[in-house]
Amino acid sequence: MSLEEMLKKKLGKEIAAASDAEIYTALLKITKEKMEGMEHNTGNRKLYYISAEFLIGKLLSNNLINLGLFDEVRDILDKNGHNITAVEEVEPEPSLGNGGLGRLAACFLDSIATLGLNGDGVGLNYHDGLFLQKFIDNKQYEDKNPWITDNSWLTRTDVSFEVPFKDFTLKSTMYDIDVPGYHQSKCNKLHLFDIDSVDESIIRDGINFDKHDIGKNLTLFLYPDDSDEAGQLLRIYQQYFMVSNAAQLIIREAEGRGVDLYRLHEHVCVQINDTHPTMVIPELIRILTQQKGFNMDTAIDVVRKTCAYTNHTILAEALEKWPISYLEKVVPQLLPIIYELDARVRKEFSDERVYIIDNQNRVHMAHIDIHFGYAVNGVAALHTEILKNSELKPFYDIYPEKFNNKTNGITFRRWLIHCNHELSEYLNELIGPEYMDNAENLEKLLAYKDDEKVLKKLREIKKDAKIELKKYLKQTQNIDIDENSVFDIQIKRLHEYKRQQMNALYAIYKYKEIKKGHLPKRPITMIFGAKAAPAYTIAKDIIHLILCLQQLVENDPSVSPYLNIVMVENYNVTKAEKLIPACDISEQISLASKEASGTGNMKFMLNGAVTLGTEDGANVEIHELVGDDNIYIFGKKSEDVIKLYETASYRSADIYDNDPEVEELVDFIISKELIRIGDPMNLCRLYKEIVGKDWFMALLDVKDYIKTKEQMLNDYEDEMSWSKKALVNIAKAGFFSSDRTIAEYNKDIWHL
Ligand code: RUG
Repeated sequence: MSLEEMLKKKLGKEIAAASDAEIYTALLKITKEKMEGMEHNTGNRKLYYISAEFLIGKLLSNNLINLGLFDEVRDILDKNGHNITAVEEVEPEPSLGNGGLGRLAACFLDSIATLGLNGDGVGLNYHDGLFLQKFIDNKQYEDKNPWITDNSWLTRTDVSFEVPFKDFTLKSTMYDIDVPGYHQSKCNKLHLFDIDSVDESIIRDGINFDKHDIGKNLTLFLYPDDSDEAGQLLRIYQQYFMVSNAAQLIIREAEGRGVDLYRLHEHVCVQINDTHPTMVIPELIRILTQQKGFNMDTAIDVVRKTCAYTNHTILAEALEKWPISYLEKVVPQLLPIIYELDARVRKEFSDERVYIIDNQNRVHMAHIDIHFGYAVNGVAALHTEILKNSELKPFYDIYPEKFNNKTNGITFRRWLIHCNHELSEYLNELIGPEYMDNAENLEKLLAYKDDEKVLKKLREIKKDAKIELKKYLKQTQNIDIDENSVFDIQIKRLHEYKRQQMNALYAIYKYKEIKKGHLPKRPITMIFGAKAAPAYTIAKDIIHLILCLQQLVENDPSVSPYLNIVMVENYNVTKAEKLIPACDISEQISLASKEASGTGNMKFMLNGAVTLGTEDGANVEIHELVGDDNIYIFGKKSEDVIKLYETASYRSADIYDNDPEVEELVDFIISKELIRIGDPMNLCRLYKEIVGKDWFMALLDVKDYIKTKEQMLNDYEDEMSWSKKALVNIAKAGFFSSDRTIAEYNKDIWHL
C-alpha cells in the first residue's frame, strides 16, 4: 500500500477533508507502526545512556526524515491542500530537559542509532517536564507543562520493577520511545520509567505541590524546586528510582542474553550523564552482592569496568553533594556500600580532597564516578584541560589514563535538514547530498567562498528565515520585528555565568547612544530566550531587567525604529528551530572557563551565523576551525579568570567606581526610566549584586564586549564579506556533528 493510501485508510476519510490534528495523529500512528516493526540494533556490548534529561523536542518530522519519508509526506500533504509545518504545530513538545545537557543526550541517541550501535537511553517520564514559562508584569511565572496526550510517541511496555525505598516500595512501569537512525533499517529505544500512581491533580497555582507525597509526585516535574529539604529529598527519590530501574533492566537484559554476570563489563557499558545517575554504581554493587552472590571485591571490580562518567560543568554548585542524613531517609540500603567505597578510597589515598564523604558528612557524587568508573570525560577541549589541570586535578594525578575529551556535537538531521530546509536543499544542489551522511563533506562549500552568486543566495536564504521568524513571533507573541534589521540572538538557560546581564548592559548602551542621536546604520533586533530556575532569584531579576528594557524601548518612538529587544516566552527546542536559522550574530559570551562546551554555538554556526564569543568551551574549537576572520572573540582568557578566582582579587566595585562609562550603564538599572516600568525591589537587588559582587565578572569584559559588537555591526554592512564569513562557518561546522562525537565515544570508551 502506498503511503498516501495508508494515510487515507488511517484517517477514514479523504486527506483534504481531514484537520491538521487528525493528520498529525494518523502520521504518528503510521510512523510508530513502522518503527515497531523494525529490529533493535544488536552487538556484543550494549550501551545504557542514563540521563535525568532527554530534551528530544517534537518527533514527527525528525522520525520522518530518519525513515526517509519526509519528502513524500510533505508532497502528499501539499497535494491535498495541507502544509507539514501546520501539522507539526499540533504536536506538543515534551519538555524532558532543561538545556544543553538534555539536548545533547537527545542528539546522542539520534547518532547512536544512525551509526547502527546497540545503545538505549534510560530516564524518567516526567508528566509536566520542566515548567512552562509565562511573562506577567515583566516577570517570569512558572506553570505546569503537560505533554502526554492519548496519542503520543510513548508505548507502555509490560516491563516493571519494584524499587525499594526506606519506608515503602514503588512499582515502576517502563514506557518506550523508538529511536530510528538516519536511513537505517534497525532502531534503538529511549526507556522512560514512571509510576502508575502519579497524580497531576495535586499541582496547585503554578507548579506548587505537596513534596512529601512521593507516590503521587515522583514523576511530575523535572528538577522540582530543591531550595528546601523536602525538595532535595524528592530529587534523591527521583534519582534512585531512575537508577534502580536502570540497574534492574541491565541485569535482566544481560541475563536474558545469557551473559555471565561476572563478565558483565564485556557485554554492558553504562554512561553516567552528569552526576544525577551516579547512584547506579552503588545500586549495581548492591544487586550483585545481595542478590547475585558476588563478594564485594568482585562486584566493585565488575561495576568499575562497566561504568563511565561525563562531566558537564566546573561550577561547584552544580556538582552534586548529598548529605548522608538525606540518603539515610530515602535509600538507607545504599549507605553501607557508599561507606565501603569511601573506606577503600581513604585506605588508598591520603589527600582528603578525593574522599567520597567529606568532613561535613556529604557524599560527593562525582567522586564516586571517578573512583569507581573506568572513564571520565569533559565535553570540549578547553573544559577537559581545566578538569585535568585545576577542577579535578587531584583525581587526574591519580588516574591520568581515565581522563579523555569528547567535544560535544549536534545532530545535523534536526539542526540543519529539518530546521532549515531551504539551506540544506541549496547545499544539496551546490555540493551534493554526501554531507548528510558524512558532515565533513560540508567543507566542499569552501570552493564557493568567493562566488558572489552563492554568497548572495546565502544572504537570501537568511532573509527568508528571518521573515519566517517574524511571522512566527507575530503569531505566537504578537511581536513585530523587522527582517531588514540585524538579528542578534542569545538563547540558552538563564545563568549569571552565561552573562545575559552583560548583553542587557549592551542594550542599555545602545539605548543611550540612540537617545544621544548616534543612530546605528541599520536597526538591531536583540533576541533573548531563557528560563530561570524557579528558586534562582538573581536569574529572575535579569529576566525582569530584559523585559523592562523591552517595554522601555518599545514605547519610545525615538528609539524603537533603531532598536528592538525581544524576550521569547517559554524558550524551547521548537522555538530554537525557528530562531537559529534566522540569526546573524550568535551570542556565546560566558565568562571564560565557565561554559563547559555549549552546543547552541554549533547550531548557529551550522546555520550561517557568526559567533560573538569569549574563548570558552567549544568556542575555542570554533575559533580554531574558522580562523580569526570569521569569528569575533573578546574578553579575558580562561587562565586569567582562573587566576582571579584563585587570588580572590576581582572587585567589580573597583571597575564601577573608576570607570564612568561602566558606572553610567550599571546605574541605568535603577534609573527613573526603568523603576517607573519595573519592580524597584528586583532592579535594586540586581544592581547591588553587580556592583557588590558580580561573581561572573560581567563588568570585567563589558567594554571589550561592546567594542567588539560595534565592530561586528559595522562589518555586517559589507554584505559580501559578511556572507563569506557565514559560508566559512557553515563549511567548517562538520566537525561538530554528533556522529563524529559518538564515533569517538565508541572508539575510546564504549567499544560496542
Ligand atoms: O552548561 C553545559 C554546557 O556547556 C554543555 O554544552 C552541555 C552539554 O555538555 O551541558 C551543560 N550543562 C551542564 N547542563 N547542566 C550542567 C550542569 O549539570
